[in-house]
Amino acid sequence: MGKKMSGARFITETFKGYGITHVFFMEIILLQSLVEMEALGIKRILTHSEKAAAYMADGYARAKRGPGVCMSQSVGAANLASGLQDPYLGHSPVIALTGRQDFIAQYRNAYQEILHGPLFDPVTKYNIKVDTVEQLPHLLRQAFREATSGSPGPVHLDILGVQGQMIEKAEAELEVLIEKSFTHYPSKRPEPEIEVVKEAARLLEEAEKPVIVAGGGAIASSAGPEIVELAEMVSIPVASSLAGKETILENHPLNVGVVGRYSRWCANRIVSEADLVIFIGSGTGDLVTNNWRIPRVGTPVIQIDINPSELGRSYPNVVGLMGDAKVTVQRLKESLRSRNSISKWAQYAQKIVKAWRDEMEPLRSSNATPIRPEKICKEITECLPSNGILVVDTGYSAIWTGTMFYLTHPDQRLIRCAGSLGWGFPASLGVKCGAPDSPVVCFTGDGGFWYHLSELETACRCGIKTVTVVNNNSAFRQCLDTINPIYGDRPGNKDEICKFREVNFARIAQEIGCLGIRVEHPDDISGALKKALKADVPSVVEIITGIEYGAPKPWAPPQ
Ligand SMILES: Cc1ncc(C[n+]2csc(CCOP(=O)(O)OP(=O)(O)O)c2C)c(N)n1
Repeated sequence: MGKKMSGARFITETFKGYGITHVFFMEIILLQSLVEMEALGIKRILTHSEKAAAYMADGYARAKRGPGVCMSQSVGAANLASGLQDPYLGHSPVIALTGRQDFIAQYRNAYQEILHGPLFDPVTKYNIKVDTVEQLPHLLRQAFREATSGSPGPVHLDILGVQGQMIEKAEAELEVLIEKSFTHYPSKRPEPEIEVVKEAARLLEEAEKPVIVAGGGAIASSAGPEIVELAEMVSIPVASSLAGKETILENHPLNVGVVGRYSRWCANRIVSEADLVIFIGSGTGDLVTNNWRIPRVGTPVIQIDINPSELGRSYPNVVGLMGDAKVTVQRLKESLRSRNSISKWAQYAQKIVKAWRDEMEPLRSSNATPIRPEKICKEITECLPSNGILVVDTGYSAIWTGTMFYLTHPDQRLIRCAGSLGWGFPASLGVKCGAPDSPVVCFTGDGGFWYHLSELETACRCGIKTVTVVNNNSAFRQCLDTINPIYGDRPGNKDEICKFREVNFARIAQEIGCLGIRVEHPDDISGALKKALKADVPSVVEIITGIEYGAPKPWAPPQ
């Protein structure tokens, strides 16, 4: 039996027990709980918008591999829900709490109120209402279970009272019960069926040109070391999605790079030539497969996923393995007779990768002005500490870093946006809160940075010391790729739909209290990054690049 306590005390003790160290919120929500949180040492990060709060909770969750919390009052619910699209697509266990009007105010034009359920349905795994304080114990525990189980994802609790006050102020006999396995993900590691593992091992041994494609699910499961061991045993080249980039270090001879649309052409070529592809924790969506053209239709596919309904979603499986990636790959290794020596196929893959590297190195080392984005990636590669985390925004920022930035230490990480422009900067602040001992660097374009510029003030106020590298070309550069062919030779003002005023972000950052450095020459990038990494305040390193530099186009096999 529990003891008598307020909803606020229950929420706070439960958060504390589940390891929550920070909550991200827009006022006014669960005020009494926020006061209790101060007493229990949970940091309260007040943001400038609900969407930024959701992105911070997402970054926090991905850094910690556990749940992150964001909250807003009733009128902020739509903004908060919009911030859940990225964690939903990126499989991140964000727990979103909102307030909601009392029953008596419903269906009579209450101020600031719309229905919340439909807003959250498409971006959550679990979307429920809390109507009484007595429901809190089972619903809050269920929220943690749902968020961290299987393929992780956001959940939403709509709490009675515009500010959730009707639940947090009420008292009842409540028992705080912490279920340790749901304080992190994977919450459970399901084992695959052993007969199916043996069948997969047999096919792998028979394949002449196998390739692994590791996705975000491989990272969620911390399966990187097992995947590399498996690859080494049978000489399998390893490609990854952007989310799976941490699977294998840059200099590993079997690494062929990020495949798909935001990709290296060498990875696309090798995966399209494979005679067996093993997808591990991959959504097999359009981005990682370059619109389902790589691997080629008809290529035999083995798929490993914790969610059985993913097996065969886009590529029919010759064998589908339901299980945790780390455990399943381990079982696969145990079922194989080791081959060990590097195969002809792997040697061929190495040759193609080398050709890609030889082509890109002059761009990565370029001393051109305006500065090339490839050069920024090389400098970040060289300056990122061995335990550093690079957080990257979407679009070109994802292409540049996915292809040109190299992970060189096993403890380094790359955490990527699942597609919502502007996510990178606020998410990096959450990442730093979730991994306070790791240096955190964010790579964003100026277009992405504009979205949540105001959060520089949050970073300063809350002492969240990150380095934000802004690739500043005063434009939505990626959009030009689409705009140019439509304009063709037609006269007109393209700039109106993709260019911005030239702005000095370094000066804005300084005004707010950050370190701000503006870099216009390639020789100055390294010094600026080093200074920023050592600074005792958040910093912005703004690097002026040229709008003429387009990112590499994805290679696809002739149709
Ligand atoms: C929420 C959202 N709106 C629009 C887009 C489409 N989009 C993708 S990349 C991009 C331009 C990004 O510009 P910037 O951050 O400056 O980087 P650059 O392309 O200049 O390197 C846009 C508008 C998106 N991904 N997400």
